[in-house]
Amino acid sequence: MTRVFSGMQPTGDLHLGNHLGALVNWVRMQETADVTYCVVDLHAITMAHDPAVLADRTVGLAMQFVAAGVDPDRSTLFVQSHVGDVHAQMTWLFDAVAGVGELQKMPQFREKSEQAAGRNGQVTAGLLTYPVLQTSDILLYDADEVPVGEDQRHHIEIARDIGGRFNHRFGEVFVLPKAIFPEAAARVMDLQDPTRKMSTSGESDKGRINLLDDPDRILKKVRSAQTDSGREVAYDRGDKAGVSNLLEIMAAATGRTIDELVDEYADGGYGTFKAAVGEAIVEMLRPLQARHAELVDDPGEMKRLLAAGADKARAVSAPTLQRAKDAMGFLPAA
Ligand code: AQP
Repeated sequence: MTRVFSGMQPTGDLHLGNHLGALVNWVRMQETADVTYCVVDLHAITMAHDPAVLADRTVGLAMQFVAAGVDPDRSTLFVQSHVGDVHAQMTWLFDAVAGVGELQKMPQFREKSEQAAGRNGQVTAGLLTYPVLQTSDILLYDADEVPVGEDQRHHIEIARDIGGRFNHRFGEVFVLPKAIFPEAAARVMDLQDPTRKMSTSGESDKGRINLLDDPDRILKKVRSAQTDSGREVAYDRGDKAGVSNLLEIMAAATGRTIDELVDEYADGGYGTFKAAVGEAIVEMLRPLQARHAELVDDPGEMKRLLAAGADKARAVSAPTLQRAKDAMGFLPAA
């Protein structure tokens, strides 16, 4: 059976990019594959974070996964730091295989170091070695496939490079995974600046549709999305980045093709089109929001599910770590 692994950071509430780029595939893949999904809280401390909210955000993120359709009975759903000894030790072993040069070249390292420097913050070693921890997350679970958004392409490539190098030097220990991207909306762009991806750490909330935004707020954000000065609804990522982003979002939300949407809305003007996009998003998120309202009343139950998930995760990842240590020649504990 195909094995799947993916994770998200508890850096804030989920947004439409997380949902369409990854979460929709997470839910679909649990029908046919052996899936493991993780709240990657160890990743969330690489940029300055607030200790007072980390734990609540961790439980809150798991609730949003379940609200979106991740089924804890059919998947392994856990918090990374609950199996942190295994993930951190694996990361150290991979640190001995990864090259500083390849880590420095990662686009996200460059962007985040600039952001940290701009805020007079420190560029931490964790920011540099983040992809090594991510490599551990994925490879510990023998994942064949990793459902992620397009922005993660380089991270999955480096995981394959590091795992491949390990296998070459120490013997075949790791499965080398491939990234799975959605057909539409693999890179959802910021509504206010469609040249940048929609992101939790994006400056303006207006550019981001949060999965828990109420319907009025969603409609308003889409209405004020940046478009060009024309009025024809057409797909052109270069000249019509804002409209093209909305077309991709609507295609993903409704299951219709971009061509069909262009045929229907081409001549109606941006106002009509934006209203339809807003409604499509509201309808898509309605069941998720209803389910979330039920879950939020019982954080204790969520924590219980996560504890059970950590046991399941450890049962898979600890033996993989042991295989890696054996291959590297460590003396087994007596
Ligand atoms: N805009 C997006 N379009 C498509 N997929 C996206 N993902 C994130 N943004 C988009 C996918 O969501 C998963 C979780 O990614 P993350 O935890 O890195 O979320 P984020 O919103 O990107 O968070 P941050 O804190 O703003 O992080 P940075 O700035 O580091 O990306 C992944 O599968 C991702 O592809």
